[in-house]
Amino acid sequence: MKPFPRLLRAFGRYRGRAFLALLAMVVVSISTVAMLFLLAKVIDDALGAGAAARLSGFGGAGAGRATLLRWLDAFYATARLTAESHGIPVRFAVPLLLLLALVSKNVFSYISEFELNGIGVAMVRDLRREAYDRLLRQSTRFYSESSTGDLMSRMLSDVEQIQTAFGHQLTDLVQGALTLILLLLYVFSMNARLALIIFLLAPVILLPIVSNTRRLGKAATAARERIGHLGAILSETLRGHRVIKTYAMEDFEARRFEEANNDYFRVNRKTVRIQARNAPFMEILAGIGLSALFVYAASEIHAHRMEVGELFSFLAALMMMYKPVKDVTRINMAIQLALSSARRVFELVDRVSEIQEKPDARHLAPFSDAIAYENVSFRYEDQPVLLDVDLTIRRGETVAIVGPSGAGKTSLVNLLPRLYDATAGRITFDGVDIKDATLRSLRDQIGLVTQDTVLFDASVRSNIAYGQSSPPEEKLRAAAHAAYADEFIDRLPEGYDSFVGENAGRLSGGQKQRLAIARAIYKDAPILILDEATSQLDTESEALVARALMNLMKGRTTLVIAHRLSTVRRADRILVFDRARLVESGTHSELLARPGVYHRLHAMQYFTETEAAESAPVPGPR
Ligand code: DUT
Ligand code: MG
Repeated sequence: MKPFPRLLRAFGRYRGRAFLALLAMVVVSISTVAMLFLLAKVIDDALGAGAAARLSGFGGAGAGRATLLRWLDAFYATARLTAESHGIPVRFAVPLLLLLALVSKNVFSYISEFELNGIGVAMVRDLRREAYDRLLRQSTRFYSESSTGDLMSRMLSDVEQIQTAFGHQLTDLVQGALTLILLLLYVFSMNARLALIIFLLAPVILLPIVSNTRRLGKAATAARERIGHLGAILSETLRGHRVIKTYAMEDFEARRFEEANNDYFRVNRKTVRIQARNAPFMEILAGIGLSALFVYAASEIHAHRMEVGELFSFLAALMMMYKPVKDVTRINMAIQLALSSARRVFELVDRVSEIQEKPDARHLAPFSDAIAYENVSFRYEDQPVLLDVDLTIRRGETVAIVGPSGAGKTSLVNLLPRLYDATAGRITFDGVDIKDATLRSLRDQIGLVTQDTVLFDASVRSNIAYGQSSPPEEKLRAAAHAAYADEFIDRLPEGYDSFVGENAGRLSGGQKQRLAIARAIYKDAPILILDEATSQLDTESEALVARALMNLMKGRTTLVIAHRLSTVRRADRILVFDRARLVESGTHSELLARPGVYHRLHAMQYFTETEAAESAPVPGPR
């Protein structure tokens, strides 16, 4: 579906409010014209500037009067008679009526503005919720392929753009159009000849405005691009500040920023110039028009075809027409922008995750027997990452996965919680194809500590007990204790309530990893996946955590990707991967006994720690 009808449909959900807003706008337009009409009356009748304080409206040419003016006349006459019968003199009554019209215009413009903008805000809330829901359920592939900055701008500024168009701009557009129509009727019914002359001359004034607005729009688009570029440099600097320092690239980066900054400056100066010349130019043109109008009006007034108040009212109406006409280009631009934004947002909303739960997916019972990879192959793009992998992991087993970098270890374990789906073959969980199970019941049974630690900008407590609002204190501390995280947590200024900062910037690499391990321990899932979970720790804390992990692995089924010799040695079985294939499997001594990849890795000192480190004294029993 095209973005525009789709936005309209989203808008249609609020048609009750929209109708109310429309009614209010009609009242605003009528009040505006009434104000103009009464302005003439104040001058001619109340202030007595008119040739005579006649009851019947303008110029006395009663027969030729257009419908709109006849209605206004009738209304005015009634109001005046009523006032007089209550003893209120004209010089009070007419200004009072003018004030009434003014109040009515503003009260109803409040209602319409509030209702329509309210719809814009509500639409944006709906859309953002929908987009975020979709975003959450996207596959891992989607996240690794999309740019964070792009997704952020879709969720934030693109959605905002739609709000502006469907709130402010739409209000201005509809209100402007309604008022314009009534104002046209008004000026034509007042003095058709004069109105006609002016409208024939109007393009002379309007064309420069239109072209100016267009130029401004172009400059605004250019400015947005430039500021985007500036933002990109800035975010790179913030993320890469360490690299910049160690490579002494400050001057280089400063120059790069300077260039982008100057670019932005040039565009801005252009905008400023266009804007600055707008008002004086308009004023001169308007001045020429007004002078001509006064010359013509003077002769009309002398000939008693027009009155002073009428002239003023006419002028005021012309001025009021200026705004909606001027706004047309701006609104058009905003709507175009909103449509392109909507396209980007809908692209996100419509994106179907490649990891789908079947409609008849079944709930997996607690893990009891075995996980089996049957002829599993996998690729991200063209290059095969796993080829014909066949393996079975029994319940309670600890399986170590080793192999050179890029061999496919992380990819292998990612298939189990269905972060990705195998390209060929299948994975079974107690005999059930994991694609036939509900994602929830599968993922609930898996605890995962990833290669790069992910923590949320929240307290230590909510990072360990992720997703639980009031975790039991005892369980929390036990998890932290088992992960050897309690010592440093207790030393934090606010203990478990300390915030870890964005990307856990306030913690060391090893502390982050221990928190992530505590989170996995807390989850207490029967299957545990540890992807280089201790790579960031120094030898001593590594030994500590390794012990904690050993404890944790007892009674659980564990897949552990490791470089640590002690971890690998203690595993029940070692699976060796090389270039997408499972090449060897067996225990440490079995594998060492034959010349193969494992033997080679061992000889190349792929495994990080020596037996000595492992037997290093470990304080206190846990
Ligand atoms: N790969 C991709 N896209 C990804 C992730 C990885 O194309 O999103 C490639 C890179 C590599 C292969 O897949 O060539 C296997 O990657 P994996 O992360 O599984 O390798 P690893 O065995 O875990 O390597 P390391 O020990 O460096 O973690
Ligand atoms: Mg890996």
